[in-house]
Amino acid sequence: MTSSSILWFLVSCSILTGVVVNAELCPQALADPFAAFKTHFLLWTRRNPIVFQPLIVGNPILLGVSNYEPTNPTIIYAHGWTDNGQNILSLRMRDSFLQREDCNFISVDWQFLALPPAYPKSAANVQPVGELTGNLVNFLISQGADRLKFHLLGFSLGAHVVGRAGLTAIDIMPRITGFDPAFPCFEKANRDEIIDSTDAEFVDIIHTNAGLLFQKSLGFPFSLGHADFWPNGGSIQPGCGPVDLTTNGTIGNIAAALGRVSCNHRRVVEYFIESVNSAIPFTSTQCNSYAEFNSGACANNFQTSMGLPVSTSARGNFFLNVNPSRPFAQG
Ligand SMILES: [Ca+2]
Repeated sequence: MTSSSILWFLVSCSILTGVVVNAELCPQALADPFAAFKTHFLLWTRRNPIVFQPLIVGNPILLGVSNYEPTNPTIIYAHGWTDNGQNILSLRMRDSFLQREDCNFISVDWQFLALPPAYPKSAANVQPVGELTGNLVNFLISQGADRLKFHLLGFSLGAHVVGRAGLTAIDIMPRITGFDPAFPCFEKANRDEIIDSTDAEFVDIIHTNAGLLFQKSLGFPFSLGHADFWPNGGSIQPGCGPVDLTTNGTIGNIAAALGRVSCNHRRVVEYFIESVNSAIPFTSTQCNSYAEFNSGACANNFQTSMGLPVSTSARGNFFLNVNPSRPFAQG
């Protein structure tokens, strides 16, 4: 195991045994009062594709000496629990956008507010981190950035971060994308606390591990955006293997099953990264359910591509099948 997979093993064990995600602890969890000092914004462009430049809200001098280009698209990505602004998913997301076009890629690094083992605390930190990110948007627009060229994206808890950022932005964002938004601690949240269709002109959500915690799922099981995508039905992804802790419960088998939970959850980011530059589309069909989609009853319904090239006129629930390995899209 690599260090990150060991970490995920420990986190997954904690999740599934209820040690970390105890829903009863969610209402009591308070956000870190020093969240503003623990949230960092890291900028990469094609002029600095490897070494980031820090951005600070309210500091136009730092912005002015950076490579930030206000006429280029601005992509803002927020990581999830246990991750950080320079983890492998964040950097691969960065690379995919910089490969596609010259843009300002900003990673919201809130790693010290998203540390295990206290998930409820991390969930509470989503609100201030989201507001700080919204303040960054407001600052960049005040310095000449084009509102219409913003796209905010977030994974798991990070999906709610960018939702809150959209709410905080003075100028409504054109698009926010949520990757398998976290469900634990947000079951009873109001729309201001979670990513939803009121946070941007177009909100697209991709679900890959939808369900309840006792079902070994981490993602929201309900539609949240203008368009919600449910690859392979939205809960279990091909190639991740069965998540069954009851069979032949040796340590090795349990470890493998726990790894598959995170595989289903994190696969959403893999799909999106592929969609940024791939010629093979994730063609998706508007339908009421995955079963109905598979029956062929929706074959004549509206279709669009899941991921970056989605049609912003898409509305409703969309279904598609995916491959177990790259390329994940089936065309
Ligand atoms: Ca919201």
